[in-house]
Amino acid sequence: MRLFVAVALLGLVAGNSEPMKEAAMFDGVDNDHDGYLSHGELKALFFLFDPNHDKTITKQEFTTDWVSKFQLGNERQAHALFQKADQTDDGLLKMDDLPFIFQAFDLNGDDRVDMNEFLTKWGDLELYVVKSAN
Ligand SMILES: [Ca+2]
Ligand SMILES: [Ca+2]
Ligand SMILES: [Ca+2]
Repeated sequence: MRLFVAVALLGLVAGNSEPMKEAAMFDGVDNDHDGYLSHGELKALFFLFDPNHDKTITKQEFTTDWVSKFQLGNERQAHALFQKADQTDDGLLKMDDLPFIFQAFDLNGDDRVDMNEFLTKWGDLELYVVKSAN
């Protein structure tokens, strides 16, 4: 199932325009609808996973939102992604992790994230999760 998701995402990047949760999420946070996510817009996406709005995303918050609220995957995936996103290694996702995450998504370094970069990176993350779960 996980592999299927990864393959489906790769298909999407290759030009399949089938609507996906990830694409809908991109559109949802692209506030000015210019087709790019700015730093602020990526931050907004990040903090979708912070239901109590204390600017700190705990593993519990992330996992609950990932699995139940957005139904993006299972608990194991959520844990793997949380760990990867926690660049400062303090066990929490906060503002200080954001620049690293933005950089990871901004593949061509033009200081904005387009849909293709977003889905490509998301596909990479899915593959990463598939690998680390084995
Ligand atoms: Ca935008
Ligand atoms: Ca929080
Ligand atoms: Ca870019």
